[in-house]
Amino acid sequence: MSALPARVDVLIVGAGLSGLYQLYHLRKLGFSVKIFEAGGGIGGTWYWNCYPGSRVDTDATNYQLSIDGLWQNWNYATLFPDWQELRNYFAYIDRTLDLSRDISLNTRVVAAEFEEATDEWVVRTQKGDIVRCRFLSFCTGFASKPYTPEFKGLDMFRGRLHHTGTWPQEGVDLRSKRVAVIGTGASGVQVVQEAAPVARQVTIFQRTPCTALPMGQRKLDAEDIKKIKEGQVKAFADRKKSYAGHSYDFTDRNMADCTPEEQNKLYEQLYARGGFYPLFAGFREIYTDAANDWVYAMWRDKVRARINDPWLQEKLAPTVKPYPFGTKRLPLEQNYYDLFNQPNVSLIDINENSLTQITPKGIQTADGVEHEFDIIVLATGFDAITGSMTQIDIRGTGGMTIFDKWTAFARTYLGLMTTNFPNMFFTYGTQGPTALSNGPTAAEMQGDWIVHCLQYMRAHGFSRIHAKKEAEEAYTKLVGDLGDQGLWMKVKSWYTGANIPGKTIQHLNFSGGVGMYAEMCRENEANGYEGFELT
Ligand code: N01
Repeated sequence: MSALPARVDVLIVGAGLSGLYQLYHLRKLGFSVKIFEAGGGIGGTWYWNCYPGSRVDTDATNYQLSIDGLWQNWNYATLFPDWQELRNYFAYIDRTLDLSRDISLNTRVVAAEFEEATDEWVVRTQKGDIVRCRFLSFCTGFASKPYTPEFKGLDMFRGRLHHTGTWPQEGVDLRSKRVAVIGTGASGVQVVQEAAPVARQVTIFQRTPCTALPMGQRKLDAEDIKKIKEGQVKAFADRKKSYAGHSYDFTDRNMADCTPEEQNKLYEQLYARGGFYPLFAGFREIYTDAANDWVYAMWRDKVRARINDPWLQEKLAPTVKPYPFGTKRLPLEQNYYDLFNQPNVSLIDINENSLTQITPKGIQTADGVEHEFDIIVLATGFDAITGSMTQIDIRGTGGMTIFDKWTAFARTYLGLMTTNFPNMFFTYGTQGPTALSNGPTAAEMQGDWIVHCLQYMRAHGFSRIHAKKEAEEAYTKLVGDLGDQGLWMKVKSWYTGANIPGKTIQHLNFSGGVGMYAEMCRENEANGYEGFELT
């Protein structure tokens, strides 16, 4: 860990994949660069989300950086690595690229102010250190501000209560404990799968059923590794052209042109492959109403067949589609639905029987019952996408704060910069492909744009880049228009800010697909950064 410098060319906030990727490339080009990381280790999400079962929902081929000399010598042990394996991957990246010497851990950035006279940012850490930089790059991801609902009595509980996004690094032993899990998104599903086999009792508090797809998890053998290596270069190229940043994409066939037998056959094959294949390798039309109903019905019937109790069947996989399939980030599961057949696993539907308060002993529901627990897991998600940056006191030109600007209605240009905040970039965040893209793909695509832009500015003697207001308006409109073509507004989710009470509801992701986004970034670079003012 390095002492903090007084000034650098580029200060990166966050040591996840995006931050490490930019550090490596910018340093190679001779920029002075540092990463400030709030956590006690690198890895971003995989540092903070170390709860039991935390695991990436992207397969081994796709959850990798494409840097030469890196991917050739790294092999995951499982198709969907867990947080420990991912931490090993991060340690490997660090060793191989020699990154740690430019990373300050336990260094949380709390404020940043743009100084117009010098075209520099003045950045302040929680410990009070001040560092200046010409360029500031937020690699804070989309999920670095955990959301805890304002449950009455939250601080009364005498057992252990933890949010999945700030799980204790030393771990929490679930064995023989009475565990409550509030929330059934990707994090909740993963915790339940670890808790159910070892805990005395697991009670899941569900508000909305998730539509989890089978993960198809397995250990990778020598033959798998060989195949991955042989296909890796093509996979890296393909993922930048696909819809969701994976090495696979929607089929070219139209659902309407296929017989029901052909439709079934395709989806049975996609289910057998596991992971996001049924979502991103099937018919593009699943994002329109009729096809969406068909895909939901297939999913529902498969899930119901695994659950014994008819009441639970209806709660977990309702007869009537609760919201359009695939519009709320769906988790991948290994045995989530089967676990509900165990006597120690139960579900409380808080729409029927609401959670009235947390008590010293557990959780009280509207029927007056006090459910006693040793551990309460808050798998209640994040003030996602914008929250990662609005939680920091960032001040641009004219004293404007990012909090004020984005709280009203988030606007960006290309999901990379925002007007009034010169020389400030962000990745895997507001109006990028973000939630609809595989992480490493977004980290590289957006990271490349930033790296090339800084190179260009240096070559042309520019010290300031600023997104023009009209470019920002046009891009924000495009994000909205593309979003409106899909079904995302028909459900409440973090994709649109609807999971946070009072948050402005808007399309926060660029939903035109990674391929289209990559093309727009390439074009923008090729035409000398149209829409940006360079001085
Ligand atoms: O959070 P979520 P998450 N009372 O927002 C419920 C990524 N991730 O941490 O649906 C009761 O999805 C809420 O209910 P509802 C991934 O992209 C990745 O699980 O709003 N319940 C929901 O069930 C993911 O999408 C991996 O009605 C309340 C849950 O809490 C994102 O992180 C692993 C409530 C929140 O689900 C976030 O996932 C894990 C309340 N007041 C996560 N408020 C990978 O594998 C909220 N809920 C990469």
